[in-house]
Amino acid sequence: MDYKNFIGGKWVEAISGKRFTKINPANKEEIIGTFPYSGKEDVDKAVESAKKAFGSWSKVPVPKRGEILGKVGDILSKRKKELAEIETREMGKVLKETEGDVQEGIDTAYYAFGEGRRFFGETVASELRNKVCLTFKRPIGVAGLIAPWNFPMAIPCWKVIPALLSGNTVVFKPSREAPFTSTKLVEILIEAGVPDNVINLIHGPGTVVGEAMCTHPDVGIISFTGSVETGRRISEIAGKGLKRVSLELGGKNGQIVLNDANLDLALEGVVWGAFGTTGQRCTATSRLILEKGIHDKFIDRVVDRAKKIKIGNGLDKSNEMGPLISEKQREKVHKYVEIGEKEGANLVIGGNFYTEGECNKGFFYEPTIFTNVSPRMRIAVEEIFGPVLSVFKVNDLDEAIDVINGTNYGLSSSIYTQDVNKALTAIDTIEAGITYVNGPTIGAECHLPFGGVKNTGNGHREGGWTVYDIFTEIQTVYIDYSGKLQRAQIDA
Ligand code: UN1
Repeated sequence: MDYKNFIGGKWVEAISGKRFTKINPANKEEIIGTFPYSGKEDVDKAVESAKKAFGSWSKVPVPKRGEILGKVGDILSKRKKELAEIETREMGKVLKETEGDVQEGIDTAYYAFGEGRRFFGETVASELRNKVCLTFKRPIGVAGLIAPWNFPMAIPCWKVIPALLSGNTVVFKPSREAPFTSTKLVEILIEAGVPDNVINLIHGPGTVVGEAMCTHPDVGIISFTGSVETGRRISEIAGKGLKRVSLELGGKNGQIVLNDANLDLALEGVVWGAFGTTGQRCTATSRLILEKGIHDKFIDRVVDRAKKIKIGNGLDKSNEMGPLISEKQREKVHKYVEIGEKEGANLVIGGNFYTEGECNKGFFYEPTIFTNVSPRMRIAVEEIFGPVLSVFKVNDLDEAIDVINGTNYGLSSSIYTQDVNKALTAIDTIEAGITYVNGPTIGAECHLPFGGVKNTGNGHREGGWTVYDIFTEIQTVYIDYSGKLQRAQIDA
């Protein structure tokens, strides 16, 4: 099937007529579809369309925009199963997880529905008599949204829905690894009543389409989730045009387990955090930091459990872990395994392509665990984005915190302990945007701020109420009803 861009209220080809093909990572013989390989001239059309719609969309009352987005939640809810299957075929993670991914889209839509009736500004006292001061949240204009493939419904919803509720119009570029789910989302936005030109979908390569979005003078804000390298590039080129830029750029998240922890709980946590989504989450647990008293016995249990993970096509409900997204990603993961071995870490399980039965048709990889990892090794600090867990042995909480803080990332973090003093010390000293106590590093809820410190981002938090700070400008208003000139700072 050949899918199209959605620009100016119509489904259209790329002007060049070029296309790319998307395959199923669990079975490379299965083609999901072909999609337009767009260029700069298509971006120009999409931005022109979005710009045209801004005047009318930004004047629709916020609660009315909220109602349309609430309908998006209704449609997603009705079609949850079907959409989860589409996602699993498109990017490989197992059905239970893709259902969760659609649910995160639903939650985001319903949150926006509610937020439409509480789009608060603030009032504050004036220093002068007979004068009121207040603020309004105003839309920015055209929002350029660039989404990754690992949460093909949730992350586009995190961006598109608050951008629209805030009154912006949208040019949305999905990843080339998740064009089909994004197409379905745009169909649903249209069905729910988002007017023509307000939402524009453009497929194609980041280096061309993304760049053109980031440099277009009529785009006011760019929101991007992806790699540090691309984030830097976006910051540079969009910053030059003084655009607002919101970046979420991955992590190297650690789970600490102290001697006093409930080990059954910590075990379930690390297996879910490290191998869920085949390790392809920015929040994935890629480091396990164990206090020495429990190190040996806990590792045995983790290895034992990881060996039992059932690998295969995510459409089969008995499977627990699907493929990696592409051959290129599998090679990258494998390269890191070789690096880890060369650095002297101890490979306890995994480290190979997984090719049993039908899996030889896809990009499967074994759950992989390294012990004896030291904090300066590359596998200790670089994001791998695969099912590879690096394990550290530490003497105490202080050393655990040094290890967890020893990377340039700072997205998610976790500590398992029954000691409230240690938990609070960890909360105070861990450098991360998100910290879990007695829970894994994954599992963020849509109504809380999401994002990280250091190279994980540039200070913004999508999700929750804070995403509305990203997608709005503040207008400050002073109303003087004294009937005379009152000079601030001068007239007492
Ligand atoms: C990501 O890791 O890319 O917290 C997003 C989680 C999900 C979102 C993750 N709710 O794991």
